[in-house]
Amino acid sequence: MAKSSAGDKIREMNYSRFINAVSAARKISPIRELTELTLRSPPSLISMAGGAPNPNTFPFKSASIRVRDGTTITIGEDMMKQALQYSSSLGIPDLVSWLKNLQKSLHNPPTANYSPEKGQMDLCVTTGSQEALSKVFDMLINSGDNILLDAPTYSGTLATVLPLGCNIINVPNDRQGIIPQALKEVLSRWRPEDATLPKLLYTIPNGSNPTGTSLTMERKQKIYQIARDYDLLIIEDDPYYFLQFEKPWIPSFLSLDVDGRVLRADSMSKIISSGLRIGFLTGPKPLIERIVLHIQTSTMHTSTLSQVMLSQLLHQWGEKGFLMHVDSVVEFYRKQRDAMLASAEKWLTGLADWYCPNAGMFLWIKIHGISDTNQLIMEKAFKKEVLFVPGKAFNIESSDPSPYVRASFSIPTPEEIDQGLQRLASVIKENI
Ligand code: 09M
Repeated sequence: MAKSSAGDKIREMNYSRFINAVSAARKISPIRELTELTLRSPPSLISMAGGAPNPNTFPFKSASIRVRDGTTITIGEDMMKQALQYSSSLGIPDLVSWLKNLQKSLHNPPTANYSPEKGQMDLCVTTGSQEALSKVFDMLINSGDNILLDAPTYSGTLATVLPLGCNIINVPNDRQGIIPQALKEVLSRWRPEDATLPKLLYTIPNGSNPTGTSLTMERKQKIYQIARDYDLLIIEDDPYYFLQFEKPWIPSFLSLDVDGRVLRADSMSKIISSGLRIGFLTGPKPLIERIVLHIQTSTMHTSTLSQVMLSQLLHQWGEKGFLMHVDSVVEFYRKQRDAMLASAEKWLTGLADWYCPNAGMFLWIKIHGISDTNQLIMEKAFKKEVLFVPGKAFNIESSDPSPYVRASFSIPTPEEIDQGLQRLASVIKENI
């Protein structure tokens, strides 16, 4: 075993153990190879190789976008031609390099300087973190595999993994997310060499959707050690990382990753725009390469215009400006969260339980005396003009009852939150 700069022993990763047959069979297409080559060539190259359309025929010419901070982003004629054209499957180079630097400065991944085959940190741009997650699961899961999830969990993840025919094993959790001891107990059903041993653990470490919980540093360290003992990959789905209400931010699994066993999905959706559809996936090069090959055959790449718009903004802001913007977004959500907590206290005391989320945009409310909230919300609350997501949407088994509801504090004003929870209280009182 080699040693990382931090002194920890590095476990040699055998990435082929994790990749399924479909992913292993993916090859670079000869046309994409030529396109990538052209993108790296000097302008003097006369290429008749590409199948790209001529951007001079495109109707859009240039753009000037006003930013809230008073500045402007200008996409001149040449840049607009690039923005409207096909681009690299892993992301436009300016954005990829900016995001790699961000990851290095936020997470200082131990893998940053490893050799490529040993799991060197790599990154690709994805169409939201949803694309990253669905491609990660498509790469890793075989029908019949056992996989570990901290449930209840994001319904988008369930919708992605359930059709793949895997067997989902729920890892017990509490207010601080996955309980390491419980994870150990679940895994102790297998011996490390068993073929049916789960290969991956999926978790939302900050402001989990729907529970609002965040894993502590101590738990992350213990979970990472268990992942090493059982040779698991950790899928760190962290779109609420930038919405942590307390500083310093809790270090990520990526920052602990001495082996190259973490695939981290980040998202710009909650802080820059959800409609631009930009996320980024960070992890060991041998796995990121597989994902990029899949992107080549599906979307080809995330919208170049979206990437150019974001890249221009990020280069204009620099990392400091970006983090200042993040701070302002956090302040907004903190006020919203506090408004929801105050209204919950006012209207729901004695009728429900909840706890204070320290990241994200959700309050997970357990309603007393009601075994399943589905009908209560979808029929009765809706009639009273208030809506939440019934807890069962986040259950692995969608027919299982859930006494919970997910309340989002992102869009309604504090006054609307107050009225909404008052309406919920009256619906509960009428039905218990
Ligand atoms: N509800 C999300 N969550 C959601 C939701 C959504 C329309 C999205 C976790 O934008 P992306 O692709 O980066 O986000 C995907 C994603 C990944 N992981 C834990 C998430 O919460 C987005 C979109 C309508 C409702 C939605 O309810 O929770």
